[in-house]
Amino acid sequence: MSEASTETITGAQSLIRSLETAGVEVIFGIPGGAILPAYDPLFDSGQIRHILVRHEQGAGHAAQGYAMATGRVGVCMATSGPGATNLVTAIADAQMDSVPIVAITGQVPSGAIGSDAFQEADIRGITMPITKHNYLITDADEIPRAVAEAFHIAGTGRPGPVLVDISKDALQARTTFRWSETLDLPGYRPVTRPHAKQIREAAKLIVAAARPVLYVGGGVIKAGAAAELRVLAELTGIPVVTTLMARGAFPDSHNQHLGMPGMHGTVAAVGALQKSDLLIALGSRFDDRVTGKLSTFAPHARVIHADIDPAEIGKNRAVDVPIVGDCREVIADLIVAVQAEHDTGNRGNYAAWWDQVSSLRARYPLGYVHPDDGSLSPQYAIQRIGAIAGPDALYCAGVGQHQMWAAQYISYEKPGTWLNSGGLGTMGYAVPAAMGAKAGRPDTVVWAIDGDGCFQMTNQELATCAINGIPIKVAVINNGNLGMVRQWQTLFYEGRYSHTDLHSKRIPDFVKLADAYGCVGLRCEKADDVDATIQKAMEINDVPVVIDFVVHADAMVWPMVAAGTSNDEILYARGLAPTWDRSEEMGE
Ligand SMILES: Cc1ncc(C[n+]2csc(CCOP(=O)(O)OP(=O)(O)O)c2C)c(N)n1
Ligand SMILES: [Mg+2]
Repeated sequence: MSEASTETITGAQSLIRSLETAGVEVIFGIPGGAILPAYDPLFDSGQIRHILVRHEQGAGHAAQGYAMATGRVGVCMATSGPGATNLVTAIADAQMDSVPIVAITGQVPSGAIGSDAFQEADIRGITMPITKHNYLITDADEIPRAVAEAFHIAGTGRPGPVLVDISKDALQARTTFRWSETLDLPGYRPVTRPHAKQIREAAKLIVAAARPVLYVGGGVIKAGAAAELRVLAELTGIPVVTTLMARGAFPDSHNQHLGMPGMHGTVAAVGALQKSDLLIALGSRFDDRVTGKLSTFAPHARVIHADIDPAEIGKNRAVDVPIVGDCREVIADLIVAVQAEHDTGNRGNYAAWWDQVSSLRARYPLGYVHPDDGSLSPQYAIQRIGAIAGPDALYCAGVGQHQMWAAQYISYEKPGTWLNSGGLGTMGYAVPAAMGAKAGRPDTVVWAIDGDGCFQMTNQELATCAINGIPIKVAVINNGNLGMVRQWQTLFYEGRYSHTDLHSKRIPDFVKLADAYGCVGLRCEKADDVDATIQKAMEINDVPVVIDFVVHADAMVWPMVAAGTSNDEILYARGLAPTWDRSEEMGE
């Protein structure tokens, strides 16, 4: 299907028509000189809702949240120079976490490019290493093709951010609108169908293994493969771990789930990977936060690695069976191949393995203590939010201790219910991402679980939420500190708390701040009040709500594998290392 018209319009009109044709319903952005021509026809669009944010970083994270919550491509828009550079953090975040967004930026007129013109920044150059692809368009006739390609590239294969930078003169020039559904991208053909031979090899290894683990990453969620994963897991009976980006890909309540691996993973998940003889890595990327010291990671394991991005395979860890393909298709084919092995009598026997990992799970469950001074435990507040809002709500987190507790103490049962900045670790992600998620899924309860530090980076988007009828719920886990950094100072810098005390139990007053933004502000300082405060927040659905949970400053995230050390060195509490098998424990 293609659409061409002989009517002459401006490049800006062509841009808006292109975005409409691409199916865009929401754009988060801020206008300015270079992008101004585009904002004029945008004013008339009956299809596109533009949400005026307060900072372009918020626009970028909102586009990410929208994309994660809806499965569609998120869109943000900014002007040249500082508008565009303010998007950089969100673009880098989307690149690291494979989130499909398209960023549209205005550029100075083409004749002025390279002259240090007012508000000129080479945003294409700047974002070259942090986008999946990017464009600088200086010819109005090229706008529809660039937009069509941008959406296709962002949303297919391994998803990611695409930037379309358009010079002001191209937006102002006369052109005709030509839209073609057939794209000519000879260098871009993502392989989605896995190779049958590799699938057969993988199935053989799976049934022959003694200690296999399904090491599930965010790619399973991106591929919409949670249902297939469950079938494969139940068919094989293999233990499952879900990485920070994959929380929700496999139900936490499922008996085969060992939890999250990595720096703050469960002892059972970390231990299972270390002791494994076969890792079945599905849409995961052997991130250093999962592997710990790479040379000591899962030393006895052979590796099946399936990913849509061939560049991931063998990047960090040598692979025995590489499978390039979409995780849904890979897992669907693996199910058939494993079943075929079972039909010929080849079935894995993992009973002894389950004895080992169940023992770890039973002996080292996640846990925390309530502070003895009667102050509130942050883990408890977060756990209660999860219990009360339930598995259908969406949860977005900032970066820090609260993020790890939100990953650990909320039970994720469904894919796409957990949104966070995993790869880049961007403080300030939560509020705008929650805004984007809620804009895309207005009927879903959306919680931002944020740190007092993170919240102070992007809370201005609460104004956007209040004005635009986007009633998110925010839990500020207020420990008064840059808690995660403080935790490292406690553990590795002899408690020298250099510049981590934010004093945010005093300034700002988050309840008053919420009020100033036209939101409801609540405060909770005692365990006994937690449920009632969360219930109250759940009942407010016309405006955003902010709860200031004033919590103990010394709570720490456990278990922990210290950065750069081996997963074998995991501690489940300060100074406490697990014993890996019961025979060791019994001194045999
Ligand atoms: C933009 C940015 N700056 C700095 C950091 C380093 N950093 C990681 S966690 C953290 C502390 C976050 O504090 P807070 O939001 O209060 O969360 P807490 O750890 O206290 O739960 C910092 C400064 C970061 N991840 N992102
Ligand atoms: Mg904090």
